[in-house]
Amino acid sequence: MDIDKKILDDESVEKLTALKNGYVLEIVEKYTKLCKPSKVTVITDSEEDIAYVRRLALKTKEESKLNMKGHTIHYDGYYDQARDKAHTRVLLPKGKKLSKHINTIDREEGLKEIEEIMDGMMDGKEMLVRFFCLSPLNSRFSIPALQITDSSYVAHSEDLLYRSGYGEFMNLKGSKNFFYFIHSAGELDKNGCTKNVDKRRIYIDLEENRVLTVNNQYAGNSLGLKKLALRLAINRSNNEDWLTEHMFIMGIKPEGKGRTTYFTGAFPSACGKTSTAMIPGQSIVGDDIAYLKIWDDGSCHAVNIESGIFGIITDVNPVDDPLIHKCLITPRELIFSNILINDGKPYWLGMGCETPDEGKNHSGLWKRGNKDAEGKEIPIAHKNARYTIRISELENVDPKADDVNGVQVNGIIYGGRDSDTNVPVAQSLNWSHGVFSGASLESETTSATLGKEGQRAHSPMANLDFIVVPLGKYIENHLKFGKSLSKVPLIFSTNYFLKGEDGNYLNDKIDKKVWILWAEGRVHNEYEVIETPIGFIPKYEDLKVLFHSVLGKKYTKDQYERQFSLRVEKLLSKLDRIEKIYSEEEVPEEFMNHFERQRRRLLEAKEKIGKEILSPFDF
Ligand code: SPV
Ligand code: MN
Repeated sequence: MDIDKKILDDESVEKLTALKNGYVLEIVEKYTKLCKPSKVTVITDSEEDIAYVRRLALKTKEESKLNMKGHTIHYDGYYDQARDKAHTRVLLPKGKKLSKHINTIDREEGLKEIEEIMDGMMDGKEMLVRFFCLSPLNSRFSIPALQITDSSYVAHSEDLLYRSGYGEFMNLKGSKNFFYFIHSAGELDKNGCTKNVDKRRIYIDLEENRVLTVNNQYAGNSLGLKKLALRLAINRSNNEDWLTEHMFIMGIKPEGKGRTTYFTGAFPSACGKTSTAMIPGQSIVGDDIAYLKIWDDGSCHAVNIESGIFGIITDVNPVDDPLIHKCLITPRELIFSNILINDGKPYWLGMGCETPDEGKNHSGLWKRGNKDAEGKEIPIAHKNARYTIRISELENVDPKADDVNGVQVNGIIYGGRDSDTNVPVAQSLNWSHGVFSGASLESETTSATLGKEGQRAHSPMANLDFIVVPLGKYIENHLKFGKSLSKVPLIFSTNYFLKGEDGNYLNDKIDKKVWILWAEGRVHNEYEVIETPIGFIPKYEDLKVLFHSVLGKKYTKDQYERQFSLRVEKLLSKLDRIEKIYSEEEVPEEFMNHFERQRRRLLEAKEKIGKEILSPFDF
């Protein structure tokens, strides 16, 4: 390789050449020459190499030790606290078209712009070269992934979140069949945070299966294997015959029945995805990203492509999230980000105890009452502050979490943050109607992306931010996937955020346990249903028993009626909104027909029953 020995030493050269992969060498050489780091270090799967990264994160001050053994704190800059959708763009080759919602930039222009930013960007810094595997090692799902970064925090957190894959690159036997990611945090300020966020760019190159990302540290922007690989995998799977989804995978275990039924669930960021996967008494396989494939026996199998959790810490307390909370207060390898540290101890929003009036947080040195440059009072921690842990650290980890065959999925849930339209849980009429329900998902925006919160936004399959193929192609792939299965999972919609007329939530957080146990029972034909224009809803008697046995709660007819009534006008306007979006896309007719059918069913029921709000007892 044509790189000075002072920059890339013999040991690192040996580790690279042992892979016998010319393409890997080419990439390392190209970006070393472009970014001009003062040192390049290659990290294998060895414990020694991984420990080097952990130590480096402390040395570069991107992380600092806390009192508890193994715990560290990392800060992203004050303006780098969430995914930056505006500066995340797909590089579009001339003549190619994508859906309107996809943020694109001309490929040549984008590459020129970002390569100019990258020129000399790692000056004085150490570039790390790491190898990972998306999915369990050596599985039908595995996609090797090469990460090059000058951020030791990125390289360290990926070690908690993904499976090491140097061995997987060996198995490639020289093939170019892997994803790669080049990241630079850019110039850092005195707090170890990216300085030039105005030059933050995240450019996705589908032509080369790579993502170039600069001037950021927040994981959703910086970590190649997280939302960046998600976009590349969506492109690949939609050109093949499988699905890449923004989904948890969990085992649902109804008490006394001795069985585990696996479900996946798609929820927009900060809408209850992790907390559903963590419902006490169940088991977790993954909380964010899943690959789904058609198995030899005609069933659907899914894997968690990750092996850790990058979870929202806000509201993690002993009552609402007992298992995660326990993890956060006991010794283990763990990275907190963007919370308050006082005297080596961590504090965050909604932690359920008194918090100090000063310390260090995402704004630097902080005192209660401090205001930011916009005059807004700075809270003790950012709402989107996070923790990073290995899933294997959790006591509810599912025994099949690393199974090369994944798990057989029998149910799929789509859930949004919807205060006024959808019922808390409903089963779709069939796969095609379920795809329609998932593709019609709307959710109010949250702090997981930069920009205004609480705005209703269309969020098909909770995946819109990451869909880089035409929307119609994505929908068609879902319809085809279901048709190729002989054991078809049931599809459910949930809404944990429905409010009554007084503006108060109609459910407690924990009620979701009843909805998922009801859905699990449906997979085993255990409950009768009421057929309504929007799908099948539970019967009052079944929910009453479940609320009592699962939560020890009394569930009244009145509560049921308020939660499960169909708000016809709201449902109709939602249909209009969504139909308008899809009418501007090339979507299969089978899908478009659902709008008219659902509208007709609603209007007929309204006519027959003679009310605006249809009680479940009317059906
Ligand atoms: C999400 O926002 O969907 C997350 C966090 O899971 S991040 O990966 O940072 O985007
Ligand atoms: Mn996510």
